[in-house]
Amino acid sequence: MNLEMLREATRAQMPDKRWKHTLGVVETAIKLAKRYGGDSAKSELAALLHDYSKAWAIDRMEAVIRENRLPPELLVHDKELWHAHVGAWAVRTEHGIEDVEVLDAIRYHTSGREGMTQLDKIVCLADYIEPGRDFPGVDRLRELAKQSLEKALVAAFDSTIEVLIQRGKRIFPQTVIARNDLIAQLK
Ligand code: DGI
Ligand code: FE
Ligand code: FE
Ligand code: FE
Repeated sequence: MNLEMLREATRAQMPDKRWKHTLGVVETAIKLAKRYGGDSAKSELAALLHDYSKAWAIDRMEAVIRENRLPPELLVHDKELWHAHVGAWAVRTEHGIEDVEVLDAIRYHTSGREGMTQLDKIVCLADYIEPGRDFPGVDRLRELAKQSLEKALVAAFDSTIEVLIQRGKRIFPQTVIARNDLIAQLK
């Protein structure tokens, strides 16, 4: 297993648009790692693999969750949450990725979690602010990302939670817990 093979395997899972996003997340994660003294190699690997299962069919993701005892509560929340857990499972089983820090950064890149590691934060934030993103408020997140990983992530989760509320959708409790915990870390 080497990075070039993983690159090709990852690219093969997704349409070109998602691959372009992935490359943006890789570039941004490496920059954040350099700025905040994080592990550049792990940031690159986790960013490369973070959306590995994003384009998988819903039925395939559901089967992986059920058959491998991934958190069953995922099934009652937005399907957008599934690819993160399924992706961590997939890169471990298909490519032998065993680094728990890298697997966790993939697993929690969408929802966040209590006690996010620096690597979790880097990958999650890079996913929000990579150069291809253009949702309302993304430039403010890019500015905050220069000041503090935690401040930027609180603002990022706030924007996601606001959108979920506007659309009348359920909020995955772990996202609220992640946000509250990041605020506590600012104090
Ligand atoms: O996979 P990406 O599109 O690159 O980004 P992502 O993995 O951060 O997925 C974000 C999507 O997940 C976004 O459209 C919002 C949706 N989502 C649905 N429910 C929740 C949620 N995101 C979070 N953080 N928490 C939720 O409860
Ligand atoms: Fe290998
Ligand atoms: Fe994702
Ligand atoms: Fe992504």
